[in-house]
Amino acid sequence: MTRALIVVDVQVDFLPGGALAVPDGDAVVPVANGLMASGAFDVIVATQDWHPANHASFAANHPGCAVGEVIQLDGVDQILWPVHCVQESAGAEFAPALETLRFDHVVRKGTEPRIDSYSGFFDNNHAKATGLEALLKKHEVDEVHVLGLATDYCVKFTVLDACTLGFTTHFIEDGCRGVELADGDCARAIDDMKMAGAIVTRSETCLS
Ligand code: VGL
Ligand code: ZN
Repeated sequence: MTRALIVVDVQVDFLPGGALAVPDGDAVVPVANGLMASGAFDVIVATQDWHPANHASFAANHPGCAVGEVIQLDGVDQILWPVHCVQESAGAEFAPALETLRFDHVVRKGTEPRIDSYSGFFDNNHAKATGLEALLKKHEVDEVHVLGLATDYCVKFTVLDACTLGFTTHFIEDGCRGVELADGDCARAIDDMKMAGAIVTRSETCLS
């Protein structure tokens, strides 16, 4: 069995004080560091939200629209976010305390101006792959363990795609935090992941 750890979007803009701060988001950093140091994983991949400044998911790029509004973007619902994770900006960097030297690979996503990409595998239209699946296949990975930010967006869609692609998929609950735009979003996200076949675990379990 070959196991991968996928560290989703643990970036400055998603930490407290960041542009799209996830409450308590910095709590995932020690969990990620502990798992990466454990030697329990054959391959460690980080995803990085990596938007051009003109990205269509930014409310600022739609005059008259506000953060949190939902618009139609080429036929797909798109939540409008604050400007975040702009390529080469400080906010797009990984959390300073995250031990990035442990990463074997970094997969960048959300790079197309008109398409968002919550999942680490595909854009939101499911039209374009990021290369993560091919990378995992190359390493003959059959089991993925997912943690990071945010439970109700990028973690959720990464987990759902991993399940659909046939990986045995673990969602590491204590290694994730969510945006929780609406009350219950994180709980619903966890239900959706379970329904898709994901196994909800805690970091201690991954180490044993
Ligand atoms: C994310 C909203 C917009 C995430 C990324 O990493 O969960 N959420 N871009
Ligand atoms: Zn984004």
